[in-house]
Amino acid sequence: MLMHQTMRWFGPDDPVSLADIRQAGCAGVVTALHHIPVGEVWTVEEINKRKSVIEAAGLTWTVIESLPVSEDIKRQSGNYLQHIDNYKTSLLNLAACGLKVVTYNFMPVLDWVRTDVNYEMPDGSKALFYERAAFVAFDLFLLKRPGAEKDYSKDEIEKATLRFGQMPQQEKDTLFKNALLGLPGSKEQFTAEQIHAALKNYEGIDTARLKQHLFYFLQQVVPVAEAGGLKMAIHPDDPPYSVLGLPRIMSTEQDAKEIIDCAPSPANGLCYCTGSLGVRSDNDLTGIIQRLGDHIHFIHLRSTKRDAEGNFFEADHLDGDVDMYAVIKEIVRMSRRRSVSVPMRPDHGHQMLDDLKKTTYPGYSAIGRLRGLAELRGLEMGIVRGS
Ligand code: DNO
Repeated sequence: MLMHQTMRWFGPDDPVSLADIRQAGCAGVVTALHHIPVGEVWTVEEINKRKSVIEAAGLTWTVIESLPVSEDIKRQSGNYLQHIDNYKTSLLNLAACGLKVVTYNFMPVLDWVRTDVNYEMPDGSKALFYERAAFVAFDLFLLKRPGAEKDYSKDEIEKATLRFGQMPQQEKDTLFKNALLGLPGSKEQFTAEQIHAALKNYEGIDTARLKQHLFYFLQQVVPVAEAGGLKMAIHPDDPPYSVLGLPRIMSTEQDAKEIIDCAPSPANGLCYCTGSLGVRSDNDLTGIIQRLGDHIHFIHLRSTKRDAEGNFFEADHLDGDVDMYAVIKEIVRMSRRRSVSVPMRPDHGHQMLDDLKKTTYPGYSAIGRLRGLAELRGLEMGIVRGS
């Protein structure tokens, strides 16, 4: 059974159209109601409106990515109880509209973090890049986060200082913008003041406490998801370690296991993202599928190339550190064992060919993802037919 192939679509404002996604060979899309503020209810009317647009284009709305979790819920402050109630209502509404899989993450303040969204590859295409020295320089000298130096080694601080000293002003401005890009699908940009305030709000919330908050949230919402026949799929942290001194709690297999165990249910599962998990060399990508495969409800396939300095860039889907052949082979085994066709999407792609002239969401141009999907689909077909 092949995976159910999808691409992410950011809604009617996305320069990549539903027709483009269909022509890329997808059966469905992954999207969200990005216009609804985080914490508010997704109504049946709004969900159905979006669903009909997708279906009119000959596609299905396969996965919600994301039904975002508010900062209040993550911190257990302010309106968090109301937000949890609203989350439950949104889940019930999604279930009533026939939707099946809901992805979310529990990363405080920021979603994914990169330092350069136009990193030029030797072939002229552009990739997303996380450069450790640049990020440390951003934290120490641009954001000037109080106490930041405690989070880095002497060597890292030296490298960052050197890097920053040679950085032209224009690059500093771009670095600042890239590092605080905020959420995929939103055009909002954090200001330094907003970030300082957001970070201050996490004072006193360490890893153990953030975990408790996630577990409490799941114990509340998972029974509702289960009753509605929905599957929830937590997305791993990207990158899978602490950023700006904030705790991150879904970075390893052990984290994933604890999350599954805190609210045992077929509805409490994982989004298996090779790009995020693969940034840590101690994450055993195929072992995770072998051991936690029953809980995987959504798959993001992408590869990164890391080095000893802690830098990584997003490589071509079949290149980089992820052994995509071994990963897909394991997914094929898992799908056979469970008799399911798990939704997948090629995660990100290089900006290339005609897309180099266009403005698209970083990582989400059409042609690079189409290339990724085509390669992944061919690889999967070869494995399925050959075994
Ligand atoms: C990045 C994405 C993540 C993901 C969310 C899920 O491109 O993979 O932003 O959508 O973390 O909640």
